[in-house]
Amino acid sequence: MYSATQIDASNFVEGVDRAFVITLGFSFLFLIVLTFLMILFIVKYRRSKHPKAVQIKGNTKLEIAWTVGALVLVLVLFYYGWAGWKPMMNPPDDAMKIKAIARMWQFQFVYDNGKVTDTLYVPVNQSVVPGMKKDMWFRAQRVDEFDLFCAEYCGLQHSYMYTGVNVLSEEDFDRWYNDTTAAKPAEGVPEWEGGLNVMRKNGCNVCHSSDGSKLVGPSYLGVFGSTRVVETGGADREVVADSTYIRTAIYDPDADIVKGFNRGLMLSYEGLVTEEEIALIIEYLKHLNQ
Ligand SMILES: [Cu+2]
Repeated sequence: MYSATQIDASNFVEGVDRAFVITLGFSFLFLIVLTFLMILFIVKYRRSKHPKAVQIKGNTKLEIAWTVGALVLVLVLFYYGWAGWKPMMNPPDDAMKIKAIARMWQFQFVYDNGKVTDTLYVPVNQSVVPGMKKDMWFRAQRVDEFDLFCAEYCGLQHSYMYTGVNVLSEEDFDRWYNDTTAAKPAEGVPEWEGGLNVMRKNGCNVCHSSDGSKLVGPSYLGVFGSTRVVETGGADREVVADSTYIRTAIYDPDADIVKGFNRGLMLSYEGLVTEEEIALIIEYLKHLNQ
């Protein structure tokens, strides 16, 4: 819960909160006024008192009043929204760049040193710019953990599209940033576990289950080596899910669509998942069959 003594979580909290409170304030005002008028009219113009309705044909003053009134109101809302948003679009020159990828239904963050995560890690009191077509930035001001939600109503699994923002102290962040060992499977860890890590990192599990249950895409369970009916270029055909099939499914997901599933729901992971990582994923799929 917000307390007055706490430092704002980011440098943009004030502008966003102001726009939010004003919007909420107007909403409450209208809720109260409209509910009151509704009840008043129900009582005042009830049938027993007013058996015959009076027809009113146009009232220029009234129409001008609510047109202008509504215009002024939305302009006020627009102004506060715009004033809160505008400074977010002008990142300072010393801002640290993090490439943020949001896809249905998962987030991925790519750092300059090649580190890739599904959670956003940022140092406290340092401006960061998640790379977008138009740059947007923020500066975390408090070491803490926060929720990060998808703000677009983007489809089937939208409600599961959330992750976290971890704000670390400068030392902790440097330690985390320079620790690249976590990306590779440690000595003695089986390859299939490396494959599972690759899939977690890329959010594959959002749409594919490992227990045979049907989600957006087919389950991993029993896939490798199985014979499947897929639709390729409008015609059904049978294929054996071998290494080539798995590779195609990751790099060109719309090429073969498993019967019972829909086209166009998965984007290509070419350039995001390497050939070596695909080999690890295949090890994981083989492991599931055991
Ligand atoms: Cu969404």
